Amino acid sequence: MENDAVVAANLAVLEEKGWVVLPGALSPEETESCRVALNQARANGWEEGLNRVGNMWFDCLLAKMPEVFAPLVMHPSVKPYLDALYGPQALLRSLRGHINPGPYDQEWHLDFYGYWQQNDKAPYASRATGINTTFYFQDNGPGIAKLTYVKGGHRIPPPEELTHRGGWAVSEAAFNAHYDAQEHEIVYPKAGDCVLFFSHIPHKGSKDDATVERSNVVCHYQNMPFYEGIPHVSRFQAVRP
Ligand SMILES: O=C(O)CCC(=O)C(=O)O
Repeated sequence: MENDAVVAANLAVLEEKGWVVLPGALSPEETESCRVALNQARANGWEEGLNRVGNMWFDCLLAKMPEVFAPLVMHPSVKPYLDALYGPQALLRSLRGHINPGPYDQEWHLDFYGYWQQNDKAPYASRATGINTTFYFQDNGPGIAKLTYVKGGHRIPPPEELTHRGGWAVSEAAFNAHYDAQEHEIVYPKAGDCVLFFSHIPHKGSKDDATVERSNVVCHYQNMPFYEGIPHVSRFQAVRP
């Protein structure tokens, strides 16, 4: 568990850059157990798909291998940050595993595309934010693989002409051309590191060496104003009007 001064310093980095690396977030044993289990999930044919940029994804890991992957949710290495950012409103939105089996060069993307398009006309709606905590299971490095951010991209909305009203990119090619031309920050997470970042910062993963093994698991969190446990006279019944 990090001490308060380290958490405060890392949160300042998050505010400034939009991302922060938490080195050694997982023990070597946890890292290896996640790596092996993710490969087993692939061997079992549990992947949802392999997209054209080389990303294979798994949305079933919490349900099928909870003993391995549930500990990543609110893991002690990230909990102090989620507590500090969201208090009791932190809600896991999704847990997704990735394997990059061959060549991999992701498109520039935001995970939370709708961040900039919220609540223009709803004065009592709270703003949603998303946080990614991505755990890496192999070493990235120059000539191997990397994660790249648009410098300061968490503060600047994508140009209006490149997005639909809801925030989705109008054209992947135009989005890529725009963000290729911006200033970048490259991160080389090592096995066991976690990168914690705002889900609306433009980012992309890529491999320089197509032959290396590379995988990760991302937990997406969001804030939930009416979180479980909030004092209220009525019981939550999950019915939308
Ligand atoms: O490192 C990567 O491959 C990209 C990770 C990513 O896109 C994410 O965690 O949302």
